[in-house]
Amino acid sequence: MSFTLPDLPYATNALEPHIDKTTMEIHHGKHHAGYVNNLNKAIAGTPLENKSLEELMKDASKHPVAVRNNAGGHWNHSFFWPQMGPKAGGSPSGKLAEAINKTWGSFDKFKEEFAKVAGARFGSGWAWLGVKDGGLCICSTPNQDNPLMDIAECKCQPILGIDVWEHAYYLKYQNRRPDYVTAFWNLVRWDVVADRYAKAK
Ligand code: MN3
Repeated sequence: MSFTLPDLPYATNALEPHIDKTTMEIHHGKHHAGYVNNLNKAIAGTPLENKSLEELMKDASKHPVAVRNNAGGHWNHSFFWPQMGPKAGGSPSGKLAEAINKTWGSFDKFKEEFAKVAGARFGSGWAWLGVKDGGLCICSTPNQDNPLMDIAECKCQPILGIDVWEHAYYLKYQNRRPDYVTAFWNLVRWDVVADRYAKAK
C-alpha cells in the first residue's frame, strides 16, 4: 500500500502567533509531504510495501536508511499535528496530571525538564513525553527517529512530541529554539495527550 499525507486538522494560520502560517505551509505541505513521497518511493516494489507504518518503526534497524528516515518523518509529523490546536494550552487534568505531578513534582517542573531535553538535542530531532513500564518519561531522538523504533536509545509509547528541527521554527524564531518551545505550550491539546495516555497505559 502507499501512504498519503493527512490533512492538517486546522487552517495553516490557526496556530498563529505561536507558529506562523508560512512555517506551517512549508512544514506540512513540503516537509511532511516529502517524507510521504520518499517513503512511498523507498518501499515501492519491495516486501515493505505491505507493512504498516507501526511495523516499519518496530523493525527500523533492518530497513534501508531511506525507509527509517521517511517512515519516521511520516509517523512523527502525523503524530505532531493533531496534538496542537488554536485555543489550546493550559494544563492537563485527571490521571495524566496526577502522573505528571507524581513524576516531576509539578506541571511547571515537568515543562522545565521537557524544555531542557528539547533544548539539549544537538542538531535535528524530537523530544517526547512517553509511557514506559506504566510510568512517564521524557526523552529525545535524533533526526526522524522516534521511541517506537528498535534502534531508539529510549523506547516508550509517545503521547506528546515536539519537532525541534529548524524547519519547525526558524522563520519566526531563528536560533531561539527555547522561545519556540515556550510558545509550544500555548498549543498543546492536553485532551488529545490524555487520550493517548489512557490508551498507552
Ligand atoms: Mn518537521
